[in-house]
Amino acid sequence: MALTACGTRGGDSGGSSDGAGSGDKVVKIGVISPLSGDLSALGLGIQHSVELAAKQANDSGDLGDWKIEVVPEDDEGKPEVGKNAASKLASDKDVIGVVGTLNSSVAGPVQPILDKAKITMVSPANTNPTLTRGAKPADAPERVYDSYFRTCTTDAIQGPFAARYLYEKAGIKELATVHDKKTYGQGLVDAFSAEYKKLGGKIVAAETINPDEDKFSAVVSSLKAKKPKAVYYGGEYPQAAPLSQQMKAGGLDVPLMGGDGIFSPEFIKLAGKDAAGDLATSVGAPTASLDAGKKFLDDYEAAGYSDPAEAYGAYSYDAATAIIEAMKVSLKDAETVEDARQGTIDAMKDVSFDGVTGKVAFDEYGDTTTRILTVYEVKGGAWKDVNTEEFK
Ligand code: ABU
Repeated sequence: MALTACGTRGGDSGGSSDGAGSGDKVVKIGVISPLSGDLSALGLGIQHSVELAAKQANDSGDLGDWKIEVVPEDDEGKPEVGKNAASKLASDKDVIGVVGTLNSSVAGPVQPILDKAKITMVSPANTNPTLTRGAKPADAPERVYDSYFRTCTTDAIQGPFAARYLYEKAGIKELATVHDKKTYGQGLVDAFSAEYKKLGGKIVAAETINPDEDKFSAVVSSLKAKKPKAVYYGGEYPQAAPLSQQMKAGGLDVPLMGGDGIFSPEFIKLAGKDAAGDLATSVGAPTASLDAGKKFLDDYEAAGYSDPAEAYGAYSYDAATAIIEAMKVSLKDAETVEDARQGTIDAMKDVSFDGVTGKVAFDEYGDTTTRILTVYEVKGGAWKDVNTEEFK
């Protein structure tokens, strides 16, 4: 066994040690997510869920002499910061894969850096369709980076899923849209609006907000004048919560509905009692409704992390497990991690396992093969699932 030329213990970026592991050779999985700032609740859940997957893999001994270390990098939810994090991980010869990012807008500049270094990237949360299928995802899909995969469904499904729920199940035939002008928010509203109009729904107002602000009185006045029966919002909870609160305070007492970017207990904490009746879609079935998901949540709790798994915990655990499954193939005969990087990307196309979110496998674009989503409603101060379906 050639140990001398292999990965170093500890390496050069100070990764956290996860699990007993019997290995002498270190292989690193990076995490790029917001570990500080107003999206850190989601980002920390991503980090700890990857740590849990790494610990369990190390404890299992399935990787032989190799031991996984997790290297978390904070992107603060900002593209430029994410780009620097990606460059740092790409220059660490022991990094084989990265779980992240949370934000589609951060994934854009991160993808080419990791791809150039042949590092596998698996996002648990990026839902913008262009990241896998290029500039024309519906009409002329074209895979952009062979190294990029995701365990979450995309907004090409999430937007229409929400539109059908509001139009067909909730009976809301006219509404307003608002988005934050970011990659995710704008893309989600576009996908939602196309389906809603196709169904016969009327969009009485289409507004935008500035994601750096939290005072939306001008937008609320403008929306109120058009008398929408609901407001569909594209963006994340730090802006969605004050928007919901200010809508109700301003006399526009209709539900706000958003996508997975608002599906967090943080939305309810920030919006307070005004959140009652608000709606969100999120990817997959509720984690606790699946036996494997329940076990994941129990294991997560037992591990004693200081932050909850949050909306993307289970998807991050499955993202890390997908990389680990590919590593079982690519590291088998590799002398160094760098030797195994391309092999890991190649092995990802054959990864298929029963994860904590359901079946995990990827299509020819790197997208998850599952199309299940759930609608949640704020009831009694918590998100309650009201409709889980496979999108057809
Ligand atoms: N999917 C919701 C938030 C993350 C994103 O920007 O895609």
